[in-house]
Amino acid sequence: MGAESVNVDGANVADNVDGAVAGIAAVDLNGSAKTEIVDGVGSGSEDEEDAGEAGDNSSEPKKKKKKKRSKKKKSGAAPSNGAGGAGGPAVQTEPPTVGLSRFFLDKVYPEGEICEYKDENNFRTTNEEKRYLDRMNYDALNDLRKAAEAHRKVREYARKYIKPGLTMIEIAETIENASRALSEGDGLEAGVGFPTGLSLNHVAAHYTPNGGDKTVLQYDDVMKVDFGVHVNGRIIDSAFTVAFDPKYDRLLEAVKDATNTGIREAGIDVRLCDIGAAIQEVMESYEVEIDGKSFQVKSIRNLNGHNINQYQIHGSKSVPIVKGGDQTRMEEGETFAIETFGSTGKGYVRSDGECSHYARNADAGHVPLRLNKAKTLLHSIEKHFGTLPFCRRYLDRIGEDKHILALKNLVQAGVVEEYPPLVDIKGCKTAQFEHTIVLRPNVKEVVSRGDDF
Ligand code: 57R
Ligand code: CO
Repeated sequence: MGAESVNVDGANVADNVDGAVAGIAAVDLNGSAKTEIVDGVGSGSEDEEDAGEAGDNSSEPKKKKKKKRSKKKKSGAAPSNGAGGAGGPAVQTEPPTVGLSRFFLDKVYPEGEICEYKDENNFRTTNEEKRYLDRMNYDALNDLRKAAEAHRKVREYARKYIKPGLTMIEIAETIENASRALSEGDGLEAGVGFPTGLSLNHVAAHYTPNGGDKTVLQYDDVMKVDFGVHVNGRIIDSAFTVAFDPKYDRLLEAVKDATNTGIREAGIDVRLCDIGAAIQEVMESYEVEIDGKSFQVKSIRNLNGHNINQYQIHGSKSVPIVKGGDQTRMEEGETFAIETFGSTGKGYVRSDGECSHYARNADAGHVPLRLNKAKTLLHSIEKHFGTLPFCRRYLDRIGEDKHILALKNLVQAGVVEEYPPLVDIKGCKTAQFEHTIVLRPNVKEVVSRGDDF
């Protein structure tokens, strides 16, 4: 996995020309300081608005005057939490621990990839009524963009950190801690959107380690890193696949191409079945050779993308990744997770293995519960997660460590739904790529797009 270039001698670095600032990041555990360019744009900390001359009432934006930064002492002494102390520029640490609002002091978060709609919907780009409608949803979109920026920064770090030899628990907790720190929350206000999926090889989805899981990542593994970040319930669901052996590169390329095809085809009034057909055509146009055996890559026909609502990861619409899906259309204002799964196996998954993923069943009304432990567990689930999916490790960390029997009771009562691992045939390899898109009234925004994928 690519490493970020860091300057390890802690030398001061001058501000660079475009307003981004370099700060001496936290001194890491073995004492060597890492210098990481952090984007000061929007931070305001380095540039001061030039008040211009008294009485200056020109409408021209004031020329920005650069305030000379006082050179940091050679020792590179910097606040260990990277928060930059009073007034100084914020610097990010590795792993990320400083919240995004320290880098976007105006609380305006970067937009994703903007795509114009095609054909009969192209008018929307400039239509005043659609642009007005778009402005109505600014706060929700800005929350989603903050979650997306956090997701990008988490996966940027994760790509450097994830190596064979780490346990699945170390990987999951590193991703979850960074997600909470960057989004600045640990519950319903912001934080982890759903359990960190780390499904390996023939397991396509819904695996995250439970407490005590000793599984160690291997060089030959193909791991789907599917994690969510939310801000006020606006969830980013985005995933990528990690493989260390280059023999899997073409499999990953096939799935990335299929996902980008789904993103390109998506749009207002587009039929879900047409997206599925386009995805399958691209996916199955790839032939891969692994260990001397050749495979036509298969779309996993019973896995789908899905629409996302506030605090609800899986809405009422599923986006098929094969042809023959339903003719329901995408609609203005909807948010979708466009995800595809490619497999060298059957291209079909079934539930198997120990369950880790759960979610409160939003449709279940009041159900009488016999077990008192079940009642208190349900109350704790509602308080900490609401309708966000959770896993057993998250119950452990909120102090509900003796939850097995009570959780089983809630599942049997239909109050909580379980989502066991979804597996293709043993020995095969599956890969996944996923982005979250918003069908804004005037443009389609791929909110979670990054320079990685
Ligand atoms: O993206 C309970 C979760 N999601 C976590 C995430 O697609 C999700 O079609 C759902 O924890 C629940 C799919 N599944 C069918 C069997 C219905 C899966 C693909 C993986 C995943 C995790 C997903 C799916 N559906 N919703 C989000
Ligand atoms: Co998803």
